[in-house]
Amino acid sequence: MKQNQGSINWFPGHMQKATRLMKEQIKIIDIIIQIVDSRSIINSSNDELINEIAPNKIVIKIALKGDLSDVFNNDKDIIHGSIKNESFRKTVLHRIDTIAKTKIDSMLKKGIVKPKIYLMVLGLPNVGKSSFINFIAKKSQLITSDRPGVTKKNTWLKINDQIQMMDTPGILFKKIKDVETGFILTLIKCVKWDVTPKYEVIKFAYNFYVENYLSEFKNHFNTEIIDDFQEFLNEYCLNKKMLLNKDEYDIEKSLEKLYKEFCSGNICKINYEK
Ligand SMILES: Nc1nc2c(ncn2[C@@H]2O[C@H](COP(=O)(O)OP(=O)(O)O)[C@@H](O)[C@H]2O)c(=O)[nH]1
Ligand SMILES: [Mg+2]
Repeated sequence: MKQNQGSINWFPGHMQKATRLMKEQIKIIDIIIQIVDSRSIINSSNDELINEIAPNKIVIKIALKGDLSDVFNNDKDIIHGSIKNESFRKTVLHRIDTIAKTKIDSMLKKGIVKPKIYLMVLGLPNVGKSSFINFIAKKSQLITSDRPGVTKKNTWLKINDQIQMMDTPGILFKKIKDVETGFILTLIKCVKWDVTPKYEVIKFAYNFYVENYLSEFKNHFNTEIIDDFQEFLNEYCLNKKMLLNKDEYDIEKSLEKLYKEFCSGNICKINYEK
């Protein structure tokens, strides 16, 4: 993101507003669920946000989209899963019950007949917050989408008689750590493709796959060009017949198509923090 680094506004006004609204509602929240992307857990963790709105709350960290990731799960504090795996719901509800038990017991002792637990689900744009809540609630009430910026306001959803979850808009970092993080956030779709330097992002993905998933890359693209990105791009344009005229490649179109390929999960399961 070299040339564009200065011009990308990572933390636009609507995210400032959303953060403020989350801060206002934090008092009634018992537990925070932080959703991160299993393909890049560190880069998609927004601890800065949690420290700002609720440094003292209990946080359950969930690495979602596990079906797209080849991360080896060795951190017992993170629950790995996917909305495509039915048993994941039980795991999450069990963790919530375990954490909430003390509070529920004490409310029952005080004579509260139907104690309730309030959770706030937060994370970067497009990590799967709304899908996660729908999945846990077995509903399809919250709107989800393949692109960032769809959830615009805080919304409560009832999970069962005891648990309520609040969906929130995605919040990015105030400043991005480095150029590479920006590329990865684009490839896991937390950052909009349209605001990123497309050539640089796809070149990064090419180099990353060649270095870490070489045989899968060669198989998928049916190519032997593994040293030179531009040469690979030219071959790709030729194979896909993406030409502006007889001897000019349609680079823009090919970058768009490659972006879809690299995000799709069709090449192989991936871990950007290898
Ligand atoms: N492969 C896969 N896709 C998921 C999973 N969870 C969510 N998604 C997809 O991620 C995209 C973003 O989901 P959404 O719930 O709108 O994200 P939000 O912006 O964080 O609320 C949608 O296309 C979902 O279908 C998952 O576990 N696996
Ligand atoms: Mg959403």
